[in-house]
Amino acid sequence: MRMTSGFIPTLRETPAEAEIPSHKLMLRAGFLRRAAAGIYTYLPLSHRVLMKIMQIIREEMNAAGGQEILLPIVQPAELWHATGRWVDYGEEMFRLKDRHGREFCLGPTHEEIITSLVQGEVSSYRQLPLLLYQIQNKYRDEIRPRFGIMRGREFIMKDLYSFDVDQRGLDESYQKMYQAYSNVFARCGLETKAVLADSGAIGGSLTHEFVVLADCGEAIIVYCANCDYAANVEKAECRPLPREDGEPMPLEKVSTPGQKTIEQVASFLGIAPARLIKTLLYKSDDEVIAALVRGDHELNEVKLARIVGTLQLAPADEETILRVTGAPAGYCGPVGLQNVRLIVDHAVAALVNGVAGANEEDAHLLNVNMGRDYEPDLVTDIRLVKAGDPCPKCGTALLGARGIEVGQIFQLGTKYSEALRAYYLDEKGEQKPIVMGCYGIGVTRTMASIIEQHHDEHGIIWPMSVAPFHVHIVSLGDKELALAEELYEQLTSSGVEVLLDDRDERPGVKFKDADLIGIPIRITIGAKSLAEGKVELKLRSGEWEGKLAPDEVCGKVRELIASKGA
Ligand code: 9G3
Repeated sequence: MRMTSGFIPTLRETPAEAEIPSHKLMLRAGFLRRAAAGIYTYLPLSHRVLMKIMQIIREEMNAAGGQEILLPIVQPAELWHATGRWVDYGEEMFRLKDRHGREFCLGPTHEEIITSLVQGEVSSYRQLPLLLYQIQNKYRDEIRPRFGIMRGREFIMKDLYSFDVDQRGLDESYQKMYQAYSNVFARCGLETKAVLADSGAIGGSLTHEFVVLADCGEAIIVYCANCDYAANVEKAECRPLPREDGEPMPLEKVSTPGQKTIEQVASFLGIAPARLIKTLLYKSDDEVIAALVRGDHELNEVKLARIVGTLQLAPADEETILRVTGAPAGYCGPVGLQNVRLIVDHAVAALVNGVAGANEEDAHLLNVNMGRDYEPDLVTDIRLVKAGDPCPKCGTALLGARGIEVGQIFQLGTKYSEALRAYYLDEKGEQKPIVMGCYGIGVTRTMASIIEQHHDEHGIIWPMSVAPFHVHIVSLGDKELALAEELYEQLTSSGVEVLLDDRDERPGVKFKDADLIGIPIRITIGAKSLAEGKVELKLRSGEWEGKLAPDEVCGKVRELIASKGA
């Protein structure tokens, strides 16, 4: 491609709306333009990168036994009613009506559609396992689209669905996908971590997220430097602590006027927050739940919701707190609570002589002991794990990080096959529900994540495997252009992808744009190179540079491309 004819509208300034490096750089380097909030146009350089990422994904999905299909974006509401998800996703779903008034949605995901397809075609165990995938736009009306294509309302996803006869089959499909995902991200030059995650509303059980460590990431993960434990904090577990030493002392009510928060009560009573029992009231449907965590810990609401078995778990309002405890918020405690389900974190169960609200305004209780002063309905792990907590597998202090979720794999089980009656006959002729898994990669988000992991203050540094071009030739003048054109032809005819900056621009402008666009290999042809009969080659990553005679260039370039794994 020649830059005099290529559609690459680079910008000098960074548009104000861009907050993170990948968004800034994609706008400035002429990769992306915004059409509406969360809706983007991918310009030629982006398109070339996306094609390469998709090619890598296709190769790995096909190698794992996947067959590519293309599912409809416009999906009939009936299927979503059958699985009960038409209402679950409310505002986030883009909905539309056809000319007959029939309801449809723009596909945010494709479990319903593909299970319905398989339901109509698969009837025997001989037809399984089946791995079907697509690479297609998805639509989700995010309440706050942000960070450019990192959280868009229209984005490209590869979604594969596995169909097996039983759990063992699913485990095999899941492992194949786990490995395929590791291959995809490594080949894209992305360093990812596979972390245990919560399966959320999608249901099913085991799920892993593949995250790219980045400060702008929205996923918060913990991982162990000593063993392979890694988890999204929504899911991360921690070890139960041994029960403390010490004899239970007599319960004692103390006056704590106006002391409501953990910090206030702790400093007023001169005790550590870890001695306190934080009692948090929640309403789920018609039940009130008290979640007890230690004063220096946070409640993990995702864990609580999973234990309570509901998606709608809301903190109790003032009125409920007053009605249930007899006191305003801040004085709530487990002792004497009626008709409230007590779910107690392990760390609270380990406390001896803890301090809790007295369920009376301006009063707290000292020497609260589980078993004597209150009976738990359940003692379990409802704590939000954080960096520094002991690894649940080996006890080493966990490290914390933020990550961008670029892939997620789920064991779905039979939730969708039961709902849509996707059954098969086994070898004994018995009818069984198909056991499913689903596996997504955010293709556009992967491109942005590669930039997050590969850039410097001057611009993008594309890994060779996904770069829009392999070589960027910068010709610094008219006389140099002839040699540039010659090299362009020679490289192109030997299969090298070349971007030639043949514009009539000052060298500084050309170098700035070349740094911004981030093509891995740069060839500079200036007056000096003509005089010495040499051209300058250098890697945008800074790893190597050298001067070569024009007839050595092609060989060196092919060697550099091969060594960079394209
Ligand atoms: C919806 C809307 C948003 C959604 C979903 C449904 C996320 C939804 C989870 C998944 C699970 C997997 C297959 C590929 C990998 C991810 N946001 N999810 O189901 F209606 Cl509006 O999409 N699907």
